[in-house]
Amino acid sequence: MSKKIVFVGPVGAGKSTLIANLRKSENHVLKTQTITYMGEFVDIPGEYIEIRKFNYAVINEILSAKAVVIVQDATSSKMAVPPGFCSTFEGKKIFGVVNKIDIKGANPLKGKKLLLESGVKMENIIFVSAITGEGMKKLEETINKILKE
Ligand SMILES: Nc1nc2c(ncn2[C@@H]2O[C@H](COP(=O)(O)OP(=O)(O)OP(=O)(O)O)[C@@H](O)[C@H]2O)c(=O)[nH]1
Ligand SMILES: [Mg+2]
Repeated sequence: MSKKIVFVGPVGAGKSTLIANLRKSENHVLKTQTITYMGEFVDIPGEYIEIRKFNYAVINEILSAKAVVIVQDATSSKMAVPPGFCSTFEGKKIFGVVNKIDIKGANPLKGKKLLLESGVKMENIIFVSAITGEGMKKLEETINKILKE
């Protein structure tokens, strides 16, 4: 059974920073250049979801994953993934993370709304800051629970 947790979202949403936080990594986070596997975590460059012709690579990773984390930037009004994206993956565990809630002017509720529109279930949405660590305990617990299942 796969143990992969796949992180999906646009360029700059904070996927790599979230993974670094979860892995307690002190390494400086660089722009992700290609699909990167780190332990259970799969980090996909934002371009793969933003550029339609690369979407197949994201879908491929999701199909063989244990769970998916869609990362929505709370400072952006752009959806992290296309509307209804989650309905493509019936039965797959999909979580939504509203990231960057520490930033002044961030709109976490807007982030939640966009995730709901993409098909993430209300109870699977977590509000975090990958930088200050707010909400990260809940995300970590959620992921640990999935990995034990
Ligand atoms: N203030 C703040 N900045 C964040 C947060 N999460 C990420 N960032 C910053 O946002 C920028 C982009 O973060 P990345 O983790 O590289 O984003 P990414 O989603 O991996 O982007 P790609 O690799 O291009 O797909 C970096 O400068 C991070 O420091 C957060 O919660 N709060
Ligand atoms: Mg990255």
